Amino acid sequence: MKSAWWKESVIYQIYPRSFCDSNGDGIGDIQGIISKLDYLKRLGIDIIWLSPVYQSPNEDNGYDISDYQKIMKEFGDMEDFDKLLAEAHMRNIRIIMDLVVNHTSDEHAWFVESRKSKDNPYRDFYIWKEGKDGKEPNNWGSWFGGSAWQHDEATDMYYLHIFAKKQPDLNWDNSELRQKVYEMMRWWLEKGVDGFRMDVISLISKNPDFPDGEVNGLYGDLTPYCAHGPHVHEYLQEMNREVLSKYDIMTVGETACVTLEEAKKYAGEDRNELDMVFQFEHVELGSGKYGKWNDKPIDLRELKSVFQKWEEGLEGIGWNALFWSNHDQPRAVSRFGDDKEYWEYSAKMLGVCLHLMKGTPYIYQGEELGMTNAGFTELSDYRDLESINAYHEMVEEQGVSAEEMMTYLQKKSRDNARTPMQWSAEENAGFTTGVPWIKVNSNYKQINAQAQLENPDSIYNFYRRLIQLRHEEEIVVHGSFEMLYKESDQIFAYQRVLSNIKLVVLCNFTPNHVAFDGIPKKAQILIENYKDECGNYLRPYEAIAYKILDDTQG
Ligand code: TEU
Ligand code: CA
Repeated sequence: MKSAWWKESVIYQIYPRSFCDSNGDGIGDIQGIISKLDYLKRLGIDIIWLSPVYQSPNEDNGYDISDYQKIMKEFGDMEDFDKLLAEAHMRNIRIIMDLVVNHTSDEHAWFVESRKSKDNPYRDFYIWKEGKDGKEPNNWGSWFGGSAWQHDEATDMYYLHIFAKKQPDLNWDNSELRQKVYEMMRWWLEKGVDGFRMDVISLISKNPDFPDGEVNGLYGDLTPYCAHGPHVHEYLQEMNREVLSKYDIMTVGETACVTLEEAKKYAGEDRNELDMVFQFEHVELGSGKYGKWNDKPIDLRELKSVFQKWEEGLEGIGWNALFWSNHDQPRAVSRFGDDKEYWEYSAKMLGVCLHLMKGTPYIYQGEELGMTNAGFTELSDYRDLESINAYHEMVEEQGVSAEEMMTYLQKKSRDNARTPMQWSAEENAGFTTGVPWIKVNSNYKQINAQAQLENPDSIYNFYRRLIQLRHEEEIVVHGSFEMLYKESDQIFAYQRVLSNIKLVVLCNFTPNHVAFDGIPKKAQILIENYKDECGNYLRPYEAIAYKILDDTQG
């Protein structure tokens, strides 16, 4: 496979609202990010993925954009952004932007025009339909609750919104709209940004028949008619031809609902679409009757088979994007490890497991400190509209008890990942001198960057070493992947092979002592999360990676 800088890189996701507040208004901002660039440089990451910083009324924390070429006033202005980009580049850190073009805010100038009249020049930039018998055009439910259609008085028609009412879907079948999007992308690339993470890019092409969806709960499921729609690959190839291919950048698609077969189309090296995609099968394990809202523990064998499928399935075809968490997911250590007794061991183990697989690893802010789920106990602590809408819909309309729903929120709410970065043991974790927009996790006195920077054995310094390994060991980037201990429901193990070198990674996902084959005498240990050597068993949440000459290869 081709080599590329983004294959040799580790990416760090910043959710600006919760990263660092420089002016005491309780909201993270761009100057705050600038002040932490040295922290990131020390960690060793190569690329920042910046969640949206564009002008937005913040119905969905910036994923509802009202002007793609302005900076959200709470975050600063374009001068601040230019400074951030320059300061990052000075440190050899690249920045990729979040590109949210499946929808805009209803306050975007295009939509303000579009809703005015049926013959407005921008009418067709969005998806408008007549009602059916005085009701919505079809039974589709929004992913954020309620119908996916919103009636609009001015013209007595409905517009489609897969997400919130204030996030109308753009009509990608309109070529003028596509050109406007490409123009905007070029404008950012000319500024020097290094690529894009493309929000729900798998949803941009809708089935033109708009058929009713299969009813699950209160509404019909729009997914089969919106995900990987009829023209999505054609539009991405057009975008690639007209924009992406002209710059030395990287792209990663957030391809909601992607299957391996679809991923090969989005991210196949010979396809001229995207460089990688995010798949969600591992984070969606256990989804059931109420979708993501459940408290099922992870089944390790299922988790392993998801990674095996993706690692083997894309080999020689495309590149994996590896992540445990992001701003939409619970905290990695709370979801996949143990955030209590084995907090530190399991956080480090998860790092080893993810970072040494084949693909580009993504660290979500705070993961390098082992930050944990929010631990909110009151509905009023939550800020995320998905969580709040789901609470009301499930408790008030679907008969789920309030207590049960609160436990689901504690496990799965997006706000688990959105509590402020824990910088120090000072008030508000050093995130702000004011009142934070969302509560700080109460464990900040134990878990914070300042304490971990000073401690050579901290999770932060362990992540540093992991990132270094990728930069030093070619096998971490290019070695082939093979699952080991396939049948084990306690050990996640795999090997990487590059010419005559073998890298073996062993991870115990349980609090038990688990017997294993031991480590060969000649092995060189690259990283481990216990200090003393193990015998013939792995200790609770133990992780070891070693390198050895592979006698079986020529
Ligand atoms: O997420 C898309 C997406 O699939 C999520 O809405 C997902 O279903 C949900 O978060 C799981 O709980 C992207 C962004 O990452 C998210 O923050 C935005 O809210 C969403 O698109 C709309 O732009
Ligand atoms: Ca601020």
